[in-house]
Amino acid sequence: MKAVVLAAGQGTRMRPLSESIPKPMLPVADRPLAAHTVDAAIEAGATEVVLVIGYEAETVRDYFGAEYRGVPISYAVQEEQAGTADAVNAARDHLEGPFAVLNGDNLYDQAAIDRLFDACPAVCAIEVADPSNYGVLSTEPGRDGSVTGIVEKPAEPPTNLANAGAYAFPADAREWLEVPESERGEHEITDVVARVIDEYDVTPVTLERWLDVGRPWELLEANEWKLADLERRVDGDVSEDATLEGPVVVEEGATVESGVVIEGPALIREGAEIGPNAYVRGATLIGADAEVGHAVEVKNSVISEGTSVSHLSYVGDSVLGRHVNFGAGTNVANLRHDDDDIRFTVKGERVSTDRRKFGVVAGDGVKTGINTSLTPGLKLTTGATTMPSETVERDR
Ligand code: TTP
Repeated sequence: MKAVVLAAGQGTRMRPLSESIPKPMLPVADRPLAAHTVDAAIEAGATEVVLVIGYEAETVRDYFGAEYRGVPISYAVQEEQAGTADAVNAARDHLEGPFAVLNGDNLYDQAAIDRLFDACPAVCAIEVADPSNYGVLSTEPGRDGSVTGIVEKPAEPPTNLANAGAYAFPADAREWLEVPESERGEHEITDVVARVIDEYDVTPVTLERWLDVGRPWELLEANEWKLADLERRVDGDVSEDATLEGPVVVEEGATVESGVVIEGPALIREGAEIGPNAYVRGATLIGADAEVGHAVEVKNSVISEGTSVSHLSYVGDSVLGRHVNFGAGTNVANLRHDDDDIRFTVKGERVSTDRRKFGVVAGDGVKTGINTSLTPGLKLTTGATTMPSETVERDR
């Protein structure tokens, strides 16, 4: 079966991280987010993967090329982000026979994707306590639990099965991809599913674990998930008196100097330099060519490629983009005194992250002056700077 992976989105809720890199290419452990989706499809037996690309398309193409893990990759360009059905329709010419559709910004448990492919026509769902904010599956006991519909954000959810955006479609569905605009002005794949439900028995496949990575703290959660799967491996240059505890990977070409303590899960990518005397606590990703220097503590964070936190700093529960430079003594607060959940601005609105601990999100190229203090839930846009000794309480 071919698999269509949707990766054309702008990722507006992921800004500033998605400003110069498409969301599906943001780092999750040792590969881009969308590579985890493509891997899941390949593991489940996909014979070809069609990537639907649009926003910053070349970055996706450059990574996957024409063949990835021995499986042919082809590309369909979606010119305008007009909805998920429109995205699959862009891939129409690549399709024959049954096909799967997965979101390139979702993490799925592998066993469920295997079952999805086997159970075609099928839809993946996840059991949630409060489904009212999701597309919710209705199922009919009389049809052996087949899916009878998907309702968007229902006031009275018929089940607690939330649509997890992974589908296995019969060959006919290729002809049903042109659906009218929905109320929110998009051509939505759930309308294609509705047609499939009319014509076929559609099996609900329940996922044990699923993560829709839309906002910066979900990128952190994606890393927490995938870093926890790491097996200890030390290929880099590690000083004899450095201490590595638990699942720590030091890639070839990375350096861990004297006095460093790393508590896994942690991944130190090639070319990164840690220490001397740094403390890295899991779950943390230190990207390629990044630097974590003397007396710096990093905890539960993503430090992207080429970023430097060189002296006397604390970074907790944060995501730093590429080529960020934190001046000496820059400290991140990741907890409120009133213990309330940290809020963050998404598309101009303050929303709860549902996390007691969350630090800052810094876009590519951010530079902080020495002794900058950064408050919890702060967003620093691409290229933003701070003055020495500043306490930054508002996004910039
Ligand atoms: P969304 O998460 O709804 O969109 P997005 O990724 O652009 O993010 P944001 O809402 O923050 O702007 O999309 C779900 C998936 O479908 C995601 O993998 C992107 C993909 N997609 C397309 O490829 N084309 C489209 O037209 C739409 C709407 C989504």
